[in-house]
Amino acid sequence: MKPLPFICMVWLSTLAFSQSRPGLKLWYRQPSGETWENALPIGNGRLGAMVYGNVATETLQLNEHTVWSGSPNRNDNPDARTALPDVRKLIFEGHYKEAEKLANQMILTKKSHGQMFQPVGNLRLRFPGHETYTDYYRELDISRAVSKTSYKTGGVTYTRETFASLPDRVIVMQLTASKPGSLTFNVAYSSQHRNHTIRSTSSRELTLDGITSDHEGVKGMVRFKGITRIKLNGGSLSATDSSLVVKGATSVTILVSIATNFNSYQDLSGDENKRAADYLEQASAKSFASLLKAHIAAYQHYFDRVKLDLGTSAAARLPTDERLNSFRNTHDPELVALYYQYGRYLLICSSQPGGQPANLQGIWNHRMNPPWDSKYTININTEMNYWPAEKTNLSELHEPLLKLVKELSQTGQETARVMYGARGWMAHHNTDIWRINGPVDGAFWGIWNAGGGWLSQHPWEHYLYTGDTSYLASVYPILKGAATFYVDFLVEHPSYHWLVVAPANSPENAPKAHEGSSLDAGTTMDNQIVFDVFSSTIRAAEILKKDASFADTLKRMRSRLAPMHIGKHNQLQEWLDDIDDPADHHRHVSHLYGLYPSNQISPYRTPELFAAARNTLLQRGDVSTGWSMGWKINWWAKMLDGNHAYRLIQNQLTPLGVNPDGGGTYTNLFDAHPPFQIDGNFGCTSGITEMLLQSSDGSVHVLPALPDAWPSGSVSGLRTRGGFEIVQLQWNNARVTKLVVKSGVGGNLRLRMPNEMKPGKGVQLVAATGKNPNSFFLTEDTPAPVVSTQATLTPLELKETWLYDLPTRKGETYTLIAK
Ligand code: FUC
Repeated sequence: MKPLPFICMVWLSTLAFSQSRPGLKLWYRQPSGETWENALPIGNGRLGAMVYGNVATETLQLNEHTVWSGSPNRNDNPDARTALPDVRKLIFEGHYKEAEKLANQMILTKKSHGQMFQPVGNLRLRFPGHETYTDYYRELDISRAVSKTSYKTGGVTYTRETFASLPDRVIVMQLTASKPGSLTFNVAYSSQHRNHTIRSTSSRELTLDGITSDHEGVKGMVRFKGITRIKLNGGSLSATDSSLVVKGATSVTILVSIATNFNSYQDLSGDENKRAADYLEQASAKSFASLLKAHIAAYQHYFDRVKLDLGTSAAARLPTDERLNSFRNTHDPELVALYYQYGRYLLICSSQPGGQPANLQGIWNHRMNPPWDSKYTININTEMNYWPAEKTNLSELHEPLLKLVKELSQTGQETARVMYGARGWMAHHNTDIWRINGPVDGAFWGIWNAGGGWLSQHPWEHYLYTGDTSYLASVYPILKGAATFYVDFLVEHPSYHWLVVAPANSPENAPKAHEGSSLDAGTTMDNQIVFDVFSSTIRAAEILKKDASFADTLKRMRSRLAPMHIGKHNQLQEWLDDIDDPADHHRHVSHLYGLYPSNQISPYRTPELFAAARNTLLQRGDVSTGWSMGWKINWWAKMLDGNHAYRLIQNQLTPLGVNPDGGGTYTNLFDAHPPFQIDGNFGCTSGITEMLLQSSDGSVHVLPALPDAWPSGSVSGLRTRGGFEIVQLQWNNARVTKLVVKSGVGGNLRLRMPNEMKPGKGVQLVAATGKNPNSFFLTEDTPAPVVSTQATLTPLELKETWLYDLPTRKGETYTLIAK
């Protein structure tokens, strides 16, 4: 095929740019320098890159989703089975420190504590003579998933556009110069891997071969291959041993293909060379314009489903870093909308069907030994990554996590059996690409048996949002296996006589009374998780009309689980004993799992627990690590307190270093734990959604927690449990003016509205009474009664709401307008 004339390429590129939407760009007036957290992330779920936008030496820092240290391995500790009765006895007798010591000796893994997600390397472009420049600009356009850098030097304007193609699986960069023949630069790879080779294989191709690290006794066996190919328009191309040299070109397209030998957590027999070459050949056959067009179309297929307008202000005209600097002191609602959509962007880029789930850093990591190995911490972080998936209409992107859960439900059977003599499956608080389930880090953190239980709720939630019963049937064994583990593992508490998980911890927190040990039995979060695992398995069995007697067993056991307690500080107790410290500001507030993501604490059904949960939140305080603040936005939304939720958004959208002892946000809008952890981004996107729309408590609650800062606005495309899509939601002066809902599976839509509504043409709307006949929600599964040891809390006063039932038919759309 003849290459397109330059002018035509520029025109096509401009045409593509015209599709970008105002307000959906991160942009800056300076390059990243050496700071990774200034660089802009692109990704296609398999490849990730950080684009630095530096002028004289541009860097693309490269990741591939399966480049992990180690190889297939297990880390279960069979000694656990012998030690379990003794550890339990020590806990029940109050010898927590000794229990922890024994657990460290006998239960904790003696093998790998989890492997590391590792970078591939860097691609560097060096432009001699470009050290001084003017008119610098760089952006990440999240309406098109394309990054752009431009500057002027020697009277010539240079532009680079970079994207990680979703359909074509390669990273693409196009460089152009306003004056023909001005592009002169060289291209080289670098990599931190000990075993790597870089060489030019022709004048247009450079390769990087490597193998990942050995780690904690597990041999590194992931082989990766990177191939960079250059296509020229004008000028010449030559190669040294390890670099490519472009001279006098007018435009250049660089394609980067990376692949590994990874087939699955059990199988590394793939051919990285063939894979990388195949992707490259296919992409090479296409022009830059057609690669760009196909990429934007594939990306917008996901991204365009949700639109959010919270209003604008003069601040929106400033570069992103300046807006971030002043956000907490100004009115900049459009930055919230940008940050919200950035969360969706990051999920689209780091989690694609067939790929690995977003890890602690999504798919972006430049360190060989990253913080917490950049793996999967499943006592909150991994779950949080997927909170936005269903509700922000990216349901398909939940798939990598759902697959991980399925795989853990297979590997975790061995863990349950070998370590605890139990049936079913389980996981502790971490996993990695090899789907390890054993306890890691130390007993303080690792002796937690609810990782599998919590993750098993993700397939259930996918069902609640989609109403897809054949999917539910396919994942029922995952739910049943998680429940079966607890059937075998729960023990009767010798003094309280409830069934409890032991040993347990309330993730990563220790009560003062336990002399620094976190070990306990029947922690509130564990009770809530087991309650959910049993309840969803019971519901699934009913829906699928199977396993009636197993469901009866679960019902009987559920009624013997420890209930939630309100303690002497009017708090929701974190532990079975009333030993909470109201001055404890620990980042984990795990016992509020029951408020969010679960629905066990409700203003309408359990008003005292709801009031206690609020006290707990107030006692724990606002500022914390990034992900903790992200969780708190969701909790305050569930508290129906939009202004408090907004305060947490202000804390989160604060440059790192300003919040005393807390996280915040980096220049590139990555969440700062610190360090960078992507969960905070996803947690905030989820929380903002929960402020606008909730689907729990048996209803779709519209504008449950609208802050004063957003009196008017609109959102479209959000999804709810029960299979509904909010086609349009408009509000003005905090009143819903219009609501258009599409029913995905039919059934009754119970709406909770902040103001009175009237039905649009042909819509039948009745004030709600009685039960919701087609409810997907857990209304029937009332939690066990509160045992209030010290206090009786007065329920909080709630704003008046209007409840309506709307009988719907599958596929039809319904309009309501303000009365
Ligand atoms: C948990 C949290 C930490 C961090 C780590 C990855 O251990 O307690 O804050 O987020 O995961």
